[in-house]
Amino acid sequence: MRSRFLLVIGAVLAIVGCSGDNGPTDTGNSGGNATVTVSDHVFTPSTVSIPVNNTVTWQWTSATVEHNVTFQGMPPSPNQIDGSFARTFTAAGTFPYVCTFHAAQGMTGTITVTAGTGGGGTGGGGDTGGGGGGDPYP
Ligand SMILES: [Cu+2]
Repeated sequence: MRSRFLLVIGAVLAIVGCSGDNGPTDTGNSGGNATVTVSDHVFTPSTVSIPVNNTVTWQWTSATVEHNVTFQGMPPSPNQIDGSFARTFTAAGTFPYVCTFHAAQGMTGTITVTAGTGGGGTGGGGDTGGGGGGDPYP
């Protein structure tokens, strides 16, 4: 009887202990993924560096006209005024993109994909290179 009671108490304590422990929740971004905000006539940030096999998500925010995300040789995003678009980069390299409506107004960006494995947290190294493509727009 008594030992059974203690067992129950123990179980309850164990459960409470577990639920109170937030454990190793993934607070940071999961290994190098990145988000770019799409608003009227600008991608923010316009240059993003990620390790290979990570994903960039474009998030349309407070746009009042349609924009798109178009890389050369890849299917473009829809033309849209809100929502999001994601692309996973499986090869290292530098990938410039534009909004085809507003490229002439400087609505361009660059994704730099570094060859790291993504796990090490080393990466970061060569994130210069990016914006080279002359942004005529302030
Ligand atoms: Cu646009």
